[in-house]
Amino acid sequence: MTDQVSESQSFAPRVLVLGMGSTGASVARFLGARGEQAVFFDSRDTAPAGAEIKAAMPEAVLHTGPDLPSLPHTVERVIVSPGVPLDLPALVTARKRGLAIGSDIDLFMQECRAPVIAITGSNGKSTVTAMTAAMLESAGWRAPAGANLGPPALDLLDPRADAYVLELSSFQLERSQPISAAAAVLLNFSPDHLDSHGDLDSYAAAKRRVYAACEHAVINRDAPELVDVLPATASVSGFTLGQPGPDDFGILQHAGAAWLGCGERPLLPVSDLQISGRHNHANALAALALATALGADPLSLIPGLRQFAGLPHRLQCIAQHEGIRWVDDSKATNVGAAVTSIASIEDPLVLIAGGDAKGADFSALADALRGRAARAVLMGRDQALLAAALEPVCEVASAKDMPAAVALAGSLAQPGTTVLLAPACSSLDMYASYAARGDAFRQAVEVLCV
Ligand code: UMA
Ligand code: ADP
Repeated sequence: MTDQVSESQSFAPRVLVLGMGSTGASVARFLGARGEQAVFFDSRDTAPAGAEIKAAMPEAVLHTGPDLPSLPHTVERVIVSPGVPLDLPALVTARKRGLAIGSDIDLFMQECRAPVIAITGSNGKSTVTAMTAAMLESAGWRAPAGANLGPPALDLLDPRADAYVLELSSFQLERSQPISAAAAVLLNFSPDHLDSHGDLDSYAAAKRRVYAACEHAVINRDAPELVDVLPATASVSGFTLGQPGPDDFGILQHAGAAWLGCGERPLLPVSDLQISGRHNHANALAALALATALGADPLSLIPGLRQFAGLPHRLQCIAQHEGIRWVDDSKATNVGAAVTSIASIEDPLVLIAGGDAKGADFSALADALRGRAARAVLMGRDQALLAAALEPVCEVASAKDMPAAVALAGSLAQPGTTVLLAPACSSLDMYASYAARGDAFRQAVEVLCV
């Protein structure tokens, strides 16, 4: 469908924006404020941010449907949202015409005047992004954080910013020019998004792009295979769950306890962190390395780290009732994250999992449950795939929706059991987002526990 209202002779759009979600809306605000004209396209029948885009750019022309009817000849530049497939015919035409193709992140990088921290990885991106910003803020920096975490990058632009902290997905990295980040990290890598990227290699290649033009690379010393080529001019520091090298961040033994530290310098006892699990120690060390790379004194960052209580829907204990602990890890949207959550819980387990599998192989999930006192309650579109993987290692039951899954999990759990929502799948088959899925879990738990 095409909104023709604004197509007049004076309408000479230089920009085509693909995707009318939150990214498209942020691009509209950015271009609208600069007096640009643009055409917007979204392949969904109803574009979620159509009204926001119209409000920001009343003259814009909005198209929805399978493909753009025609690419106006005035268009010089195409901005592609992360959810737009790269083989969209309009994009193929734009490439043939030799148009500049990029992303909202490219626009952001052209405009921002403060150092950028770029964070990617299969898991832990949001936590490290929020933690890094919290630490910098507590040290007195103005450090807006967003991009994949939200808000979209362009909405963060602030002339008063001392630094920006960006969470970047593989889709954003794949659609952007190499990012000249002051500090960049690829936290870890495990399979995800195979339905969109096609194969593991292209997903890995997109992730590695985070380092392509960085000034300083923070690298995971426990996963050296993640770093193949760094820019020749980049300085490097690392993080590890072992003893750190001279300028690296790691775990030290100090005064009879385990501490987060830099080189030989202890910074914070691990037991002072509010977030649990070894993966969160790694996240904290990566965040310290990133903020330090921008020139912050590590000690000035510690109050922010100490106060960081974690983000919602990440291994969040939402209730303890009659000896049963209920934990919301709805953000465990891939197998690697769910495996990490399971490993961080020692109690007998009832796992609630399932949703959109995104082409995943669930054998690592089965390995994580093998030999454990565990049961699984499965829901969502791809539950049969999960059941096939998990049935050899634990008892499996099926539920039609979240209230049924929670009621079933409650009936299977004994005092001392943890019921863990760690779906290993995306939520989009049943919910608007992982957050909506986590909220549904909490509501169902509240009903059960009254
Ligand atoms: N879509 C179409 N046709 C289109 C455009 C989009 O079918 O023409 C569909 C796709 O299925 C896509 C969904 O709509 O998955 C949303 O796509 P979008 O590009 O409009 O997304 P935005 O609303 O702009 O949100 C994006 C990120 N979403 C995705 O990458 C899918 C948001 O991350 C991000 O917060 C926002 O930009 C601001 O930077 C969300 C996300 O789920 C939280 N990210 C994935 C993840 O973390 O695993 C990558
Ligand atoms: P992302 O933004 O990459 O999805 P989040 O910080 O939102 O990551 O964490 C999502 C989930 O991933 C967590 O709830 C946890 O299960 C898992 N996770 C977090 N950090 C790590 C890590 N460093 N390594 C492996 N898994 C992790």
